[in-house]
Amino acid sequence: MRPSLRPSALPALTLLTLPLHAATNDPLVEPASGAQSLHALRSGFVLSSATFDGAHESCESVRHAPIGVMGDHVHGAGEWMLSLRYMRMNMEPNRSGTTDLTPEQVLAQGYMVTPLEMTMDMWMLGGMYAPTDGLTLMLMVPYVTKSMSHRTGGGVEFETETSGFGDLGVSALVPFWQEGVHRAHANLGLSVPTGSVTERGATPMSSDAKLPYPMQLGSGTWDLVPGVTYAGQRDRWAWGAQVSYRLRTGENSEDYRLGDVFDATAWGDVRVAGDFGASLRLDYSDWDDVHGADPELNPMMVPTADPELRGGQRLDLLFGADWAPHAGAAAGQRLALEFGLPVYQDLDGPQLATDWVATIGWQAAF
Ligand SMILES: [Cu+2]
Repeated sequence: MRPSLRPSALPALTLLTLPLHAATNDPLVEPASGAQSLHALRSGFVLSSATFDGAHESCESVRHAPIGVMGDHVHGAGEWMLSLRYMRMNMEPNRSGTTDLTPEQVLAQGYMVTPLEMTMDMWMLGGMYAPTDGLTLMLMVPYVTKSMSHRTGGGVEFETETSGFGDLGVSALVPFWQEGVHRAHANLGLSVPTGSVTERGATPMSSDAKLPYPMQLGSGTWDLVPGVTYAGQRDRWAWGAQVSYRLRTGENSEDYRLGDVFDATAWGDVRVAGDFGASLRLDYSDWDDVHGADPELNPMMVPTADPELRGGQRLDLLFGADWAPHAGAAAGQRLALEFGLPVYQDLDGPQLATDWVATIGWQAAF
């Protein structure tokens, strides 16, 4: 399956972005009145269209994207940022295409084992630093814990678990366009194969079995992650969109590479009261099957060991909230959470479907 933006997801993305763009052309707010300009100046959000001077105040004044979006903003020269995110993804039940399957239906396809449920927890430590106004560097260090429960054809249930560092993310964010309330930057990301692809565990078949693809902690390959981010804001409103592509290169030590991932997301955000904000986001992703195969995995045993049953596409609807104080001791910090549910999910299955995703995060700029 080729990763591509399926026509089915396009109308939804367009629907979200269209009214937001339309809002910025509202004749009642454009051009800004004197009072509005003053307000904008006080909040630090009059950005010069010729230079990126305004970026110096980015962290105090520019609204950030929902916490589940990475690399949504750039910094001014000399600025630092630290962040910590906790993410959880819950996956159940099995699904093939857009149809949910019971464990009995999966086993009836001839497998000896079916997965029942999977949880993935990730702690993500992030650092950002801008050596110049035209370049922000970003580092992301993930620590991952995965747990999957199963049932055999004989009715025995068992669980496998893995944990450790995932793949390190390194990015260069390069602002390239700014006009009025609109700005955009390029995301040039690289994923370093620091996560293990040789995790093993005890199963009823073996006390030291190689664990299947979704239980491994990294990709095992160097992955390029180019992307583009657009964001805008006016008064209480902020909006944006990001498109990225994860291009896996080569083949890992276990004779495979994970499928490429296309991701497109768009959000709208409103400052509800004081320093509290609420956001709504759509996130579409499309990921390919595994190329090659780990020779230690038997695809007849369990669907998670089949490289042809890894691809899929999903559209998530996510609700977010944050607290980003503009004054006082906590100014420059932000606490945020986001919770998402798939509204559309089409999988090469049987494959565990995503049930919900959640992210809680803290950010601080210096
Ligand atoms: Cu930052």
